[in-house]
Amino acid sequence: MAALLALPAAAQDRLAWWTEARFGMFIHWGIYTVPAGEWQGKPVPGLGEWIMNHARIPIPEYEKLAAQFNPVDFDADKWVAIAKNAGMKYLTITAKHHDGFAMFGSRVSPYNIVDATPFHRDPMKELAAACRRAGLKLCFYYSQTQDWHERDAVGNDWDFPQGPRDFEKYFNEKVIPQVRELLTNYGPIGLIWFDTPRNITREQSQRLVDLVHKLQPDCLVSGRVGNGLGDYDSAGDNQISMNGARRPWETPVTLNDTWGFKKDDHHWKSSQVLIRQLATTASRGGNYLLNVGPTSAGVIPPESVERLADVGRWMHANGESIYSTSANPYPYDVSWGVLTSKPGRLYLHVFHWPGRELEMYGLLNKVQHASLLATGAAVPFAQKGDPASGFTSLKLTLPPSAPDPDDSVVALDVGGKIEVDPSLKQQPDGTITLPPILGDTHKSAGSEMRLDSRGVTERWTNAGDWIEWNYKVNRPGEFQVDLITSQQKYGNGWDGGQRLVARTAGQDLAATVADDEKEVNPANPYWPYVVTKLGRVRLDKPGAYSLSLKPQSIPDGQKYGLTLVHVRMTPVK
Ligand code: FHN
Repeated sequence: MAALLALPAAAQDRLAWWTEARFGMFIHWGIYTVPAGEWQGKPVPGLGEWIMNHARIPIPEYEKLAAQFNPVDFDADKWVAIAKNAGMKYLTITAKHHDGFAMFGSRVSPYNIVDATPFHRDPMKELAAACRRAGLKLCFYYSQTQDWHERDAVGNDWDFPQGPRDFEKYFNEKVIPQVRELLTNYGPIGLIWFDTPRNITREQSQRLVDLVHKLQPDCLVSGRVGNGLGDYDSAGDNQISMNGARRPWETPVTLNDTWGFKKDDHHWKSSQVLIRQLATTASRGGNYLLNVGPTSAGVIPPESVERLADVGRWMHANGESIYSTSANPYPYDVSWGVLTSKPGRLYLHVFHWPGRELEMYGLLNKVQHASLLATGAAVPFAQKGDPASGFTSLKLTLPPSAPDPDDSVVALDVGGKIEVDPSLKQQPDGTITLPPILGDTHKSAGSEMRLDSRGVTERWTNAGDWIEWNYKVNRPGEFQVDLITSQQKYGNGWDGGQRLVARTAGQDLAATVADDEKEVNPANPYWPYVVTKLGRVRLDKPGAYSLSLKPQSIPDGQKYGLTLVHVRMTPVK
């Protein structure tokens, strides 16, 4: 697996607290919480904080919201306590979102919470003090390119349909001085979360990075500053990157479907989904930044508070398996959950309790002790070494039912550097899963095929591109072969109709990619799986096999192409 790129010493030092933290709170809060998703009596589809853009609200109309924004119930200590009790170590709040309204006292523009609202308080000052008291890091989100309040910025084409726009002027007169204010007036800041880099030039991104590091050398800069210049990468919204990323990364995740409060969005993710997403993100070496959208009164919605308390209860007992951990040492996912690691310790996050026995292949260390992390109860185990075949096995004897229905963690002490056999193999439940990242990709001339950050193929629109995997089998038999592709829930995001042949053990399975059935993507409810049934194959004996997946034809003009998550082979009972 690819190792993290060596980072300059200064970047490594800056990142130390953040990689240890693994879990932070995102807060989207602004005057868009007054309409809360409704304009002139009608619901406005889309994200709550985008209402000005989606409803094309003229600036003078939108400005009036400031006079109605009076969050008298805002209590910085309460917000920080909610984050801390959830196990979060940092808090990243929108100091200025795309609507251009500063949620801090700014001398640069009177369009700010202290000068333009009846509240007249600076919540960032109060949050800075509350974070200091609680030992959390305060971080600021700042929208550097989009600012719908400004003619020269990016985004407002309803008030300013025509150019010219002087982005450099806006950048020099608003962005740079406001970022300077944020880094001067609130004490030490953990990071600045820039967003939607859009048109920003390399030189402008670099100026922001330099300004931040000059004013506060320890302050991190998010990947979305643009041009690859951040201290770490930001995954796409609500996306969990694959294991093996070359740079430190973080994913921003919503609790319901919006970031900024919307009164009609009741589509809350369950606590179980959140706990498993947190563990999955850590198992792939990333940070999980979970959003809350407080109301215009300054209250974090009770649905969010309840879920964060659940996550907190889990973290209280199992935080050791998240904080300061490294990714899953195996290059592949296991079927019962995910793994995280520390030197000498492996954490098995069991999402799907297998009953009395859990078996794991390929661990080359000798296990010294196994226990349930939450209680310390010892877990009996037996190891059988067969490194030559790659089916070295560890069997754990477990309680009959899951101690924690969301994620029961078993800790293995292995007393040294963790070593695993990385070869792709049939798993103890009999399944064989072949993800693109672990195959050999053969690209034709002019191919644009590649993997997105989640490890899903994109732009596989050329029938000359194909993938081949090598895998090992210890329990042969008949297998159902399915092709799992990824669809985006909100938007089409999926192309079918490709004619493919999967060949393994001398047998050909030909099929056309179709929307046969959907499956929940365990890592992310927003990206459901589409399952195409390819057919059945027989593997006669244990040993090494290969499988090739070759398109015969792909319909012209596809936008997404084949979005392959993996090929899955399931034993037929
Ligand atoms: O447009 C914004 C959106 O409103 C929200 O702030 C998210 C959070 O990651 N960032 C942008 C879209 O990616």
